[in-house]
Amino acid sequence: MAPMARILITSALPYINGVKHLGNLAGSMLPADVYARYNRAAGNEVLFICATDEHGTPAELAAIDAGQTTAQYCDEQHEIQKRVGAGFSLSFDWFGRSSREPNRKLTQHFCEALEANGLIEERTSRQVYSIDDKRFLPDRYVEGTCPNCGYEKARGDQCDNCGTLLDPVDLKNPYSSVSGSRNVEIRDTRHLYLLQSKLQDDVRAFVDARADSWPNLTTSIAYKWLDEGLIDRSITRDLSWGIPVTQNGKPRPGFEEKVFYVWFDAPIEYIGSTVEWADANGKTWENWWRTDKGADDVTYVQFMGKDNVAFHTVSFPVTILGSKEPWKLVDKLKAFNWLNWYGGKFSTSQKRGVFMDQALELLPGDYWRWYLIANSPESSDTAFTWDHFKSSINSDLNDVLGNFVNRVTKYNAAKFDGKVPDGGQPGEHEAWIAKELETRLPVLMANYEAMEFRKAAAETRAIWASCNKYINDAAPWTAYKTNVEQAAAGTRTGLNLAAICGIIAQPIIPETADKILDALGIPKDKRSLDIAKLGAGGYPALLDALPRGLPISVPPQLFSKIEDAQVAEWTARFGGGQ
Ligand code: B3M
Ligand code: ZN
Repeated sequence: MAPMARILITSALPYINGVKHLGNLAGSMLPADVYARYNRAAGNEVLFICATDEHGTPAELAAIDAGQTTAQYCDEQHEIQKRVGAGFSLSFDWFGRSSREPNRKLTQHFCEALEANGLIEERTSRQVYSIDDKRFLPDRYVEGTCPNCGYEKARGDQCDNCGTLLDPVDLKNPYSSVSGSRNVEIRDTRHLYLLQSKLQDDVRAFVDARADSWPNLTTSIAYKWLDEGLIDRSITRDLSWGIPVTQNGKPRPGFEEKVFYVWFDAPIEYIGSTVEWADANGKTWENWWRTDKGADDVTYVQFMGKDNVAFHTVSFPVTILGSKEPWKLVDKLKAFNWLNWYGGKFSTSQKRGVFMDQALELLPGDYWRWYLIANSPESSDTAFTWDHFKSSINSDLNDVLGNFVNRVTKYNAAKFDGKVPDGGQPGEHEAWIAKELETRLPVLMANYEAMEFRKAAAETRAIWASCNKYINDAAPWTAYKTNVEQAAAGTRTGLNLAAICGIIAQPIIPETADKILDALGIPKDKRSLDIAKLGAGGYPALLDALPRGLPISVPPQLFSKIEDAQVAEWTARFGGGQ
């Protein structure tokens, strides 16, 4: 038997400012969960970590909007995101918070280690300060007239009209987009700069060592940044909500009113959240993160949308490599393109598309999980449409999987007293489906190993469809009239296939898989997706694995079809099409 692998899985941390939309779910948390479930079912040791990313200006502004303190707002939103994640069966071992103590300590530690290695420098820069808002304005919250094209609503970081990258201090007639106030001035401010330029070669070597095993999307983004040359970046901000800046464990003089930049501390929370998990469960975290303390045999896999790749292939590695300490670095990095809402983007600020909490009001999590994985934006952007969603659910889940399991278990209840029938011999139809499994199951597992989720869903569906074909061809209901033994063999095979359908459904639609496997009386330790175990004894053995006489119940209705009227109602409620 292959030795059990140890796999650390992290999903990009959802930002705290409100429930995430389906595009966020599809681009990190969901595929990470499917991969975690696959690996657990395959017998590997998995630690699956996520957290809310809670610092930064958007959190402060969202709290102001909500009439709450930032701390209250984050407390509440964290609970909401946690609950919604559970509604989608996201099986995090821990869902932490970047605002908790472990991340604070680690973030301060990393900065001090970087400074000790000569990689931190204080520099003065000029920034827009809004007197009425009483805050320095992050680049994208300053607007004004573009010095290049004269567009009057250019954002401080970029002009949406002519595309020029801007420095907010160059805008003419700047104003705060937070309040609209023009009462702004440019002030000097001191910040800590991380000297990324000094680590250019180390980061390149790190990327080179992994490039072959990373998907194109990941490597192309990493090399684009490396080829443009790493620039020193400020890792502190003039804000009150965040992690305080320290020096030798004490508040850093001159930085009392400043905190770390949210993108500096957020990835460190992958470690921080693991510490939270360890503290809460009496476990150790070091053997997942410190290569000098047992983490050298860990495979670390990250999941994220493409906009986060640079931060994970370059910025976070700079932090880790620059510390010169033996921290675990990412091994595999799976990045996703966009799931679009019809022709355009999902948008949190414009409330465009369907958000996770709303989705659960319409249908159970498994429906969405199936659709989002079967149409995962892996090789290119994909578009959500209600019609596509409806046809995918109705055909894949209802007609193919639901129908098969329902037919076989109901027929068994009616004709064989609800017990796995004895008698009869396998024939040509059984030989055919055994061959199908022998061919397809290893392909399915290989797709999961390669993190090709769309292909894994397609292969899962293909196996379900083959089971349907089998039962149509074997037609125990026809055989029953002349040859009950043959009908028994067909029904028995059908029940065993229903078990396989449920076993392979576990990573993508776990609630449904449990309903099927519970009805079939499959013990938890017999639900393995380990190909060596599944195929042990040869594939024909898989068709006769359930003990004869085992009582089987008919599972509760697995799916209901989506009706045209629902699509019309949802289109009216959520837009769609425009
Ligand atoms: N919170 C994603 C975002 O808000 C960001 C991911 C952090 S991962 C360390 O775009
Ligand atoms: Zn412009």
